[in-house]
Amino acid sequence: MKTEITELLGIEYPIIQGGMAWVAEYHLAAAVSNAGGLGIIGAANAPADWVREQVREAKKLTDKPFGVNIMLMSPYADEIAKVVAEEGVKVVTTGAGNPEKYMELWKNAGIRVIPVVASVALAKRMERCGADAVIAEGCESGGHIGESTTMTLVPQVVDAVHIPVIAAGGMADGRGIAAAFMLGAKGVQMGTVFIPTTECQVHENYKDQVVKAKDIDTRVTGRSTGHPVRVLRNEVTREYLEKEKAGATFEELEMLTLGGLRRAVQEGDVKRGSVMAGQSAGLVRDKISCQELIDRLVKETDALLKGTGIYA
Ligand code: TUI
Repeated sequence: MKTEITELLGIEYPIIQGGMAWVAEYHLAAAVSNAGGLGIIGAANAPADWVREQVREAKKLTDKPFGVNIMLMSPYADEIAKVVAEEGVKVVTTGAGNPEKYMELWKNAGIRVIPVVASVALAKRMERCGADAVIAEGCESGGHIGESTTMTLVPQVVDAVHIPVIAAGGMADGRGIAAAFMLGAKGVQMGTVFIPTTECQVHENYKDQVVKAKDIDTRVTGRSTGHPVRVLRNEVTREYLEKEKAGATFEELEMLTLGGLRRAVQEGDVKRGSVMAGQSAGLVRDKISCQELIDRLVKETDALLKGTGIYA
């Protein structure tokens, strides 16, 4: 599965693990990289020292390239931007904002920069300011999302830029990966499918919730506040959406979700916590290792695309 993305990043398969807040820590990232994909440590809202430590721990577990995702709304984003350069991180992905002001620092440090975008406009802007590739993320994804679906966003971004495009949102098996290639993507980013893997350190309740989820089990909270977030439905999403419909204030709604992701990930409180996951949760059935998962994804994709010339 050689594509512009495997070449750019020096990896075996063009499969990138999403930088999931609180979920994507170094055990998972190292396991994905060791299995031939690109593992990512999600910096989320964590302080810069936590990120530095995570990078150092990942290096003990793998000699392969891995990346850090910087969530640009984090109060620590400026500091983390420097830490990744100091620690010699090979790849940076960004989310929830425009990383333009860090671009020079990262390029000078030899970092491959791959912003996550949810629109054509931001993709074009990222290309102009020197991004090596973009991840076009559709609203099937978990967590903070944009407006467009993967099916519509990816080909429009592919048409708008010359740098390689990585598709994200909705893929959990070889069919999804093959479809992404058909849309013109040169790689995929997958998050939800990695949650129940053996190496992922989230609470077992969180893994079970993803495995149990059916097609219609995600909800999007926060559309009215301008910060839409896709999660698995539970007591809190029901309350949240009722309050949102009744015109609750931003502060009232925030109270319901504050610290919710940590509660779900670490304490396993899947009833009152925020269980972020994408719509592909309905496709995720197995608790297997990252190696088994990636081997299976590659085999399934190959069976569909062998001989099409889509990749070498
Ligand atoms: O960033 C994500 N997904 C995330 S971040 C996150 S952290 C968090 N969020 C809520 C509660 C607690 C923790 C969870 N999930 N995906 C990438 C992404 N980026 N999706 C959408 C965007 C985006 C949206 C608007 C990127 C840029 C943008 O506008 C930038 C601009 O200036 O135009």
